[in-house]
Amino acid sequence: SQRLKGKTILITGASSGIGKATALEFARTSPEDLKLILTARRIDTLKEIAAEIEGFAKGVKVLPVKLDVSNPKEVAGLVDGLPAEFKEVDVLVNNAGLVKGVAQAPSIAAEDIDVMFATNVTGLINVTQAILPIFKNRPDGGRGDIINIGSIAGREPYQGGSIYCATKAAVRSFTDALRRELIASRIRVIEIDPGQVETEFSVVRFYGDKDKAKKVYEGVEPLTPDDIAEVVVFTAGRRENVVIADTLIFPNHQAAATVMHRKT
Ligand code: NDP
Ligand code: 8X3
Repeated sequence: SQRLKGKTILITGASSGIGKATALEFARTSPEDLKLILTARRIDTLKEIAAEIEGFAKGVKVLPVKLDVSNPKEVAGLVDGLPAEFKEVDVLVNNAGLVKGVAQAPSIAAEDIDVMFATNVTGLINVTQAILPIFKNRPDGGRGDIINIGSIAGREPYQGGSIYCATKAAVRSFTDALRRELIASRIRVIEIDPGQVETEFSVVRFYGDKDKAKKVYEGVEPLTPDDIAEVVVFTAGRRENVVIADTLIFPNHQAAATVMHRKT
């Protein structure tokens, strides 16, 4: 959209899946004059994505930044570390997130509980607090977009997902409170909740076991990361008075977190 022209967009978790697809989609949609700050822990992967984008979208400037959102010190240094031409962030896409395991209480590993909350909840909140002062400094009480990637899991808890679901419910609650808190500004607070998307998500859930991850998608047709990326970019490209506040996206054969039609 022409409305995205000249914008600076920061994406967390841009090295894979939905975050990477979102970076590519912003560049495809607005190839003329856009600045993309791509963050994640895998900096080498981000550099490859930056080169790919700059290869097809000559007018897009890409800045890869190594950022572990679960590390409060790294997040605190994020804005100071940005070069001047990338400092005026307009759109924040809080996408970094993960699930570890399918264990049920009382057998959930303490480390998994910690990493899920530190990444999906505290990480998202800390990044938001780091960027929000930039937004609030603008006229009319502030402008800018905060787009949080939640999940169907935040609306509907399921067995074996208690911690992950709790983290996404926390994202939902934080997002809704923030939208209320910022009501006197022009800042848009947005949540996009995917259903099943095939990414590295399940590989991470099963601690790198690709066979187990593959089984999750057997007999179903999951969404692709591009499907979500299109919604993120569409949402960001609306007229400033239009807030697509809350979106739930399923693949055709999914109707709830665990209601899926499987072909056998
Ligand atoms: P992927 O595993 O493919 O991507 C996750 C991204 O998050 C990676 O880029 C990873 O980068 C990043 N990440 C993980 N931990 C951290 C961290 N501590 N600091 C910074 N970045 C981190 O999964 P998806 O693309 O599927 O996941 C993206 C978001 O979408 C998540 O919030 C997930 O919960 C949500 N979601 C996914 C669904 C699905 O079915 N796939 C459905 C609903 C929501 P790196 O490892 O380089 O740090
Ligand atoms: C990921 C969707 O339902 O597989 O957020 O946990 S689910």
